[in-house]
Amino acid sequence: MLTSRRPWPGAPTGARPPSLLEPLVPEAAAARVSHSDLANALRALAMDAVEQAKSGHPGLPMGAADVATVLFTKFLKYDAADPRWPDRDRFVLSAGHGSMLLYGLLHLTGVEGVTIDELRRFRQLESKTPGHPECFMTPGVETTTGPLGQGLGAAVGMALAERMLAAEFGPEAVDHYTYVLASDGDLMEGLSQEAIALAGHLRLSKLIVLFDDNGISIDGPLSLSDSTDQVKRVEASGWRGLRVDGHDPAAVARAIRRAQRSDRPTLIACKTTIGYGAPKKAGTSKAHGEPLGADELAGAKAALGWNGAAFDVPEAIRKAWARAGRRGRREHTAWRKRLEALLPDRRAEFERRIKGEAPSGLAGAIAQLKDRLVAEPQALATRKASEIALEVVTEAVPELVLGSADLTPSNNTKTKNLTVVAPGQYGGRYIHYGIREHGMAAAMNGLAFHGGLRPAGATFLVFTDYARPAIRIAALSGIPAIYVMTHDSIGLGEDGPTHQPVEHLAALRAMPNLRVFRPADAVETAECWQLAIERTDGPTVLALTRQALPQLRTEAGRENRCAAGAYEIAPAEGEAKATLFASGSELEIALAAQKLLSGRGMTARVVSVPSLELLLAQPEPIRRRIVGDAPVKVAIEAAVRFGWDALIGPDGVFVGMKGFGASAPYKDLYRHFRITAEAVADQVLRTHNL
Ligand SMILES: Cc1ncc(C[n+]2csc(CCOP(=O)(O)OP(=O)(O)O)c2C)c(N)n1
Repeated sequence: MLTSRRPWPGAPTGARPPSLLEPLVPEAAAARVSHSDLANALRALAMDAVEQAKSGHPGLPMGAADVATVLFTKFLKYDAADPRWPDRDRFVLSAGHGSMLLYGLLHLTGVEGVTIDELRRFRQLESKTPGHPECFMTPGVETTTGPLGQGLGAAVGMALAERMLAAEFGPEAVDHYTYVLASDGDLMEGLSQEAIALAGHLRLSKLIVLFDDNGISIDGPLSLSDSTDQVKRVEASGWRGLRVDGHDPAAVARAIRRAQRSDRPTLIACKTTIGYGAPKKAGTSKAHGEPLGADELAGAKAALGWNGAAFDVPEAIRKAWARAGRRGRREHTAWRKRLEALLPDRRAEFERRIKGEAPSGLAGAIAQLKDRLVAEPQALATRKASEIALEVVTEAVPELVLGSADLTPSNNTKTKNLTVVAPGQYGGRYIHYGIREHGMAAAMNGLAFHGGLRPAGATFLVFTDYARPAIRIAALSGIPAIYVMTHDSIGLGEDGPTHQPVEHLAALRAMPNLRVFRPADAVETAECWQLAIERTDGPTVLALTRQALPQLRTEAGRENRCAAGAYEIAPAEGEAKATLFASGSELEIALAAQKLLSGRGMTARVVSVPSLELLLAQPEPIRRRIVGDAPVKVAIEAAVRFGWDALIGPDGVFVGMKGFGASAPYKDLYRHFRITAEAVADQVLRTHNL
């Protein structure tokens, strides 16, 4: 059974049977194991697991099994005993729906924990084999994928991280390839254009994309919706493009070898048959995303010459795959020796960075900065305050890599000490991502997934919508990307409602595990930067103003007052009848309203809320102490009310936006939309007197 070459019934014209590669296992017994046997093991496991789960996607694993087998048995620098060793080649299954291909590879190569029982539990609660790959569930999964295009976008960041770390620590510490398996869907998504253009521009020559060119998507043949020549497309963006028969292992191997020598990123379009082997469904969309069914599954196994019970893999084939899992061990050991030979401080720094440990100097540097700010208070836009903080933070945190989607002068992200990453020059720490918010956020994921770098990228807050799918991957995966989002309200003024975020804060706060900070002055901005850097288990948004704000914090103190999400900045004179909650630029308005109310005989306290969701997540006693029990609760934020009711209740007073903004000087807009101290005071008194 091990070396059947029979083309299956229903094979498309021109399809070639799998060919033999040289044996992988030298022992006489194992010498009979062929490339096809190895690939068919992946196919069989995928068919069986999808059948057992009664859901999943058999087509891609069956079609791409030959390509994946060549990669894992001939090229990938990979040690299944330690799937996270830092200088491993990265393999990203961008087409995450084909997850069983990856689980089959991890299982057969011997990654601990990815057992046959886990494969039997494909798509079940808390299994290590979820529907789509989740890097936090399964050892050996480099990135969370499933939303098409995200894996490709992240891989660009990984390939960039590799070049940047190699520039910093030398090729003896970092020198690996990044491989991607991408589907038609990955390449149809708009994100792919941003990712491809960025990688091509930066000449990320160690990025190799294996395109599963099967011409089929869910609705049917690709001809229903696309006629792009993907090879020509990538070539236009400075890539090398190759075309091979994806079922000819020798041809795939030759192409990968050429790609490895290329001076630019390479896409290898591997012509494959979706559902390869399935008698009726191969080459059709029916193989894409549902179990084959008992008859078709049996027919496929017969066509492939695969006997035996479900989930059964013959011992000789298991051994050959296990050997493939050990292929990189020697390189792994050699790398460890090279690392030991690094100068002790370089090695210690490299190891700290890879472990993601916070640098020691940050808290002290922020404390000094706060003292300086308090000593010389000044009116500053928080985007400018962020730049001032970054002068300090970038020194204290050498792994921090900044960048902007073509808004560098507006986002204030490029401090004087940062040099630019350019094609062939990867020693800098500033990335001009171009007008590619989605590509930026996806590449930032890859920088973070790779390890050793901390990405912070910038655009206008309103354009988080363009980056949101990648931000969501960061939140779900728990990676500490930082988004510097300036021009955070109608306070940006004349650019008008297209540029004025109103619903974005609420939308971002709604995303689990994403932390949103909207600091109110320079001191809070410094504190929020510290919290963003210290966070290691998820991403952070810093929402910053275009317009200048007064410095409201006049005492620094060692405590980071933003750490609980909110704090009382101005107590009431006596018992408070109202609490005024405000974030960012509206804190100034809350403080002015407090004075107005005091003049009208009403006592109020003011609570600054740089992070609403962090406040709401505090243990109850802390939250109660900060929120207080004044009968009138008011929230002031130049954005929509959505979300604030959790703090002020449905009967609380909200002063903010009810719809889109308008184009005018910002002070006129605040008056026009009645986000003023007078309006706050009037509403508080009206409510109090009800
Ligand atoms: C952003 C996004 N949109 C839609 C989907 C749903 N989806 C999953 S696979 C797929 C397309 C399938 O075609 P292809 O990428 O060629 O994969 P194949 O059929 O070859 O397995 C779609 C639309 C998704 N996963 N991500």
